[in-house]
Amino acid sequence: MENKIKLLFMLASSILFFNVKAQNPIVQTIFTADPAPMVYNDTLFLYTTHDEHTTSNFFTMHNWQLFSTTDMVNWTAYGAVASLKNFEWSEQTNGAWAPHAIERNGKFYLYCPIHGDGIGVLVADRPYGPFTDPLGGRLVETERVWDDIDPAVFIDDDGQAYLYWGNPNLFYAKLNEDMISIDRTIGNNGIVAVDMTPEAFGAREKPDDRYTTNYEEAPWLYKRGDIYYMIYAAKGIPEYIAYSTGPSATGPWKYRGIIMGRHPGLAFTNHPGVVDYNGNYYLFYHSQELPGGGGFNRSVCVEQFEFNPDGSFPTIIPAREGITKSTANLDPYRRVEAETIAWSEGITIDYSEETGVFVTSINDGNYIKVRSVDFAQGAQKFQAALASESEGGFIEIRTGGVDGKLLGTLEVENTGSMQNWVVHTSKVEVEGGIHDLYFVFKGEGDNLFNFDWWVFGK
Ligand code: FUB
Repeated sequence: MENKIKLLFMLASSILFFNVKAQNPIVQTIFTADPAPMVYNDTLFLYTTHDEHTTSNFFTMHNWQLFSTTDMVNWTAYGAVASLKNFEWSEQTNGAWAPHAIERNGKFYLYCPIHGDGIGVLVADRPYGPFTDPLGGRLVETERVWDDIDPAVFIDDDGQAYLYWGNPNLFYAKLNEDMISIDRTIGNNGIVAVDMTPEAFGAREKPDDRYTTNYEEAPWLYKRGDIYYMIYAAKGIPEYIAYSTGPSATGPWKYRGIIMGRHPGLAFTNHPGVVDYNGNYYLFYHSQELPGGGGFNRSVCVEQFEFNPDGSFPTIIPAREGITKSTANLDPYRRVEAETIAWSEGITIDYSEETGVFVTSINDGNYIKVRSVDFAQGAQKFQAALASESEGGFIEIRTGGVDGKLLGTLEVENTGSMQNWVVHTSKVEVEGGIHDLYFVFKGEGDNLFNFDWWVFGK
């Protein structure tokens, strides 16, 4: 019996240790998929799809979510920045599939496939929206709307923008400078069907009428030096990530092989997004590794990589550790949104008009980890905006782990409702230096309180 207890204890501590070390998936509060990273100024914005938690055997996807980071380890959630409702012309109630975002001339364009209804485009003045539909109809008008998925936009050095998309074939169009119309002078009324040859995309092991090459879906066009990289989901179901290279944005493409193979924890789909940010290269993809995860309950992950000296991609292995080192430190003396998270357990996020995104579904033992917090001057005061309609509870403020050094405990009171936000204050004793911070939630009953923001001070 004693041995059994020891074993359970070891198992529990190894799971805890595993999660304390984990950075992937990078969002734990909801299911996300189909990453579309976009670097704008000093921030990496990450648009994703949103797998509504489902037990069905197909995708349930209604909106597109946005997250951002400036340090590659703490991610701030902005909630659903667009949804199927933005496209009033579409009657689809499901199918908010893999988007792509890009900035041009101070406007932000979000290319959205509506599964079964083709590709639309939204525009906003800020990355967070509000997004509006400038066309009131499809951007890409074809007879194969079910195949018109996974848009990827790329602006070449000469200013020409390209829109790639498609499953099982790859298509492209040249976008006009306005980014919401197509240059009709090329291809078939502006649409070019890429030659799906084994030389370009590799020969499929088991070809059929629709799929003859390794190319499946999820194209992502990226340029480094003189090399254009077409990166995509490949080899059928379950999907690999593979790539081809070419001397221009339109090829001709040469198949170069697999970037990410099959590994435990990956979903039956995969979906690449490649960016360089602050001098580092990152591959975004998705897995099914959150509790309750699966092929229709996916989660976005990221790995840092280096190109090989000859410009080829390395093989990239998905790892729970993800990004091990932050590229910047977080300032705790400025208001930080509670939904800025390196890792969390148990909680989720919600949105209200008045408050924006906040952390909710907080129960005893749940926690939020925020990494690389720079307490240069130390701190004596902690403040947080909280709302509770129950007995409230406590936030233990710790460093180094959920059982790490206790800096202080904030008592959360009943504020009358889960939307009646009250700023709570407690004393803390924080030494100067850079720490990983943990907010460990304690209390009795369900839904102890909602948590909107926090700040440290003297
Ligand atoms: O998320 C729905 C679809 O699954 C995407 O459009 C594909 O790329 C695959 O990830």
